[in-house]
Amino acid sequence: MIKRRGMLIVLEGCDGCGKSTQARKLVDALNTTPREGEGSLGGHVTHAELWKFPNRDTAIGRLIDEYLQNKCEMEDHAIHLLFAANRWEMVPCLLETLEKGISVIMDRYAFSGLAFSAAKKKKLGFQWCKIADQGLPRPDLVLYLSLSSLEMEARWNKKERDGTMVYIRERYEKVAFQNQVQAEYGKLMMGEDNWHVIEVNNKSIEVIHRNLLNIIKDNVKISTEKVIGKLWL
Ligand code: Z5A
Ligand code: MG
Repeated sequence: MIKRRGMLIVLEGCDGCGKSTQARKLVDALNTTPREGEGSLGGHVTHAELWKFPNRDTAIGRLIDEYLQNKCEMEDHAIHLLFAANRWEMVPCLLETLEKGISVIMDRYAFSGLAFSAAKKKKLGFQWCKIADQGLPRPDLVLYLSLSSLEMEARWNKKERDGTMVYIRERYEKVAFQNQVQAEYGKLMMGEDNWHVIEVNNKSIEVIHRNLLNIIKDNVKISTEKVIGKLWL
C-alpha cells in the first residue's frame, strides 16, 4: 500500500478576502469528511491542521506583530527577512506533520511575503524578495481568493483572529497599496500549475467553501502520492 503524506494547501489573497474564514471551514470539513463512501476523499486525507503566517506566537512573530500594529518601525529589507524567518523556523515541524499524513491548511505563506514586500514604494525588487523563501516546502495547491477593492475595504472593520473579532486597522490596510499587492500576486501566479483563482465578490461563505473543497477533492489523490517539492527551485 502507498504511504500517503498530507497535502499542503495555501490560502492567499488581499486583506479581508475571507482566508481565515475559509481556512477554518476547510479544516473542519476535512476532519469530519467520511473516510470512505459517497462524498469521501477516498481515504486520502487522514486529518487536517490549521496553520497561519505570520505566526505571531514565536519570538520572531511577536516582533512582526508589533510592526504590523505600527508599534515599531523596521527597515523594509529587515522586516521582509523576519517574515521569511518566521516561516523557516516552522519548516521542521511542517515537514513532520505532512509526513505523518496530516494535511495543513495554511492561512498565508511565502506569496504574501513576496507580494507585500514587492508592492512597497521603495521597491525591494521582485527577485530579491523571492530569495529568502526559496526552498520552502512547495504547496500542492494555492487557493487565491480574488475580491474587489470596494468589498475589501468594507470588510476591514470586522475581522476574525483566533476565533474572536478584532477591530484594528493594521499597517497595510490602504486601498492603493492593496491594489499594488494584487498586481504582485498576478505576477506570482503566472505559469504556475498549482494556483486556483476563486472570484469571491458577492458569493456566500458557503458557496466559496464548496468551491474550495471541490478543488481539494480533485487534487488530493495525486498530491498525496508525490514527494513534497521545494518552492521556487
Ligand atoms: N504579511 C506580509 O507583509 N508578509 C508576509 O510574509 C505575511 C504577511 C505572511 C497580517 O496578515 C499582514 O501581514 C497582512 C499581510 C502581511 N497585511 N495586510 N493587509 P494577517 O493574515 O494576520 O491579516 P489579517 O489582519 O488577519 O486579515 P486577513 O487575514 O487578510 O483577512 P482574511 O482572513 O482574508 O478575512 P476574514 O478575517 O476571514 O474575513 C474578514 C471579514 O469578512 C469577516 O468579518 C468575515 O466574516 C467576512 N467575510 C468572509 N467571507 C465573506 C463572504 N463570502 N461574504 C461576506 N463577508 C465575508
Ligand atoms: Mg485572516
